[in-house]
Amino acid sequence: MDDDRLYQSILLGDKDEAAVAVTAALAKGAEPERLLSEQMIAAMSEVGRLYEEQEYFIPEMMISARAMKKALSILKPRLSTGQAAPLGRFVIGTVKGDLHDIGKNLVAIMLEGVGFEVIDLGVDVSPQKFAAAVQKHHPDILGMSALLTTTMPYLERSIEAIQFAGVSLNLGIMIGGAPVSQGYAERIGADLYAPEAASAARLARTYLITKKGGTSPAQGT
Ligand code: B1M
Repeated sequence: MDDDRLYQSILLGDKDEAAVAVTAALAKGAEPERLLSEQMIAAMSEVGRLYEEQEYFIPEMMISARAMKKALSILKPRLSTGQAAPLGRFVIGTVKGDLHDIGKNLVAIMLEGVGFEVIDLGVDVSPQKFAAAVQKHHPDILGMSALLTTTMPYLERSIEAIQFAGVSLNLGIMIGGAPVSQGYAERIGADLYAPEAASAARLARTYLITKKGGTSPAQGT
């Protein structure tokens, strides 16, 4: 990486500059995965730190998120390879009360990259809506994202709703998001936990291949 133009543009919330910077970096041969982790995700982490330090407030977080999304939309085709026959179906969403979707979108992109058909329910998805989506789409895996400690309990509520609706048979449940951990996943009965998008996609793939092969389920990475 010869400069931090992309990082700065996201940090400052300049979406037009972010679009130019990511396009220029790709044209110069930068690796998409490195741009993502070393500049884009790094910038969002810094935004979070500045918010904690009360140097940034909600409007700054919002415009940085907008710049991140713009850059991500340009990077997306370079991240997902897209395979002919889908490996399996993955329904994903952010839990009730939670509007954070950048991480979830990234997980969806990576899942498409390893061959999943992804159905994205968006943000603020209630437990009942997750259950209804499982009933409707019959996914191999349901993924739920939570970014707030206050919305984490909806991961458990959603699992309960799915079990109550009687649609949990043969369904793998993956959870993730900054405040979530492997231990928490085990406590609430989720099958899979991944700390970030690339490992989420790898884990989902391994889980499905193992399941189709008839052996025991994969453990979290
Ligand atoms: Co909010 N926010 N935010 N925010 N925000 C955080 C999460 C926070 C940590 C900031 C901070 O204080 N440092 C804090 C949460 C504190 C806590 O709960 N402990 C916080 C807060 C407090 C809030 C509000 C409550 C602020 C307020 O109104 N007072 C409010 C809540 C709104 C709501 O949701 N109801 C709020 C609002 C917002 C914006 C709308 C302004 C904006 C979101 C825009 C959007 O997403 N469209 C926003 C942003 C941008 C952030 C930070 C700065 C960045 C989040 C992000 O996009 N990260 C964030 C600080 C931070 O994370 N450091 C913060 C980049 C992204 C790639 O990472 O989302 O972690 P992440 O996703 C990762 C992994 O977690 C994992 O893989 C992803 C990719 O590697 N992963 C999964 C995620 N989901 C997964 C699912 C899986 C597997 C892995 O399987 C299914």
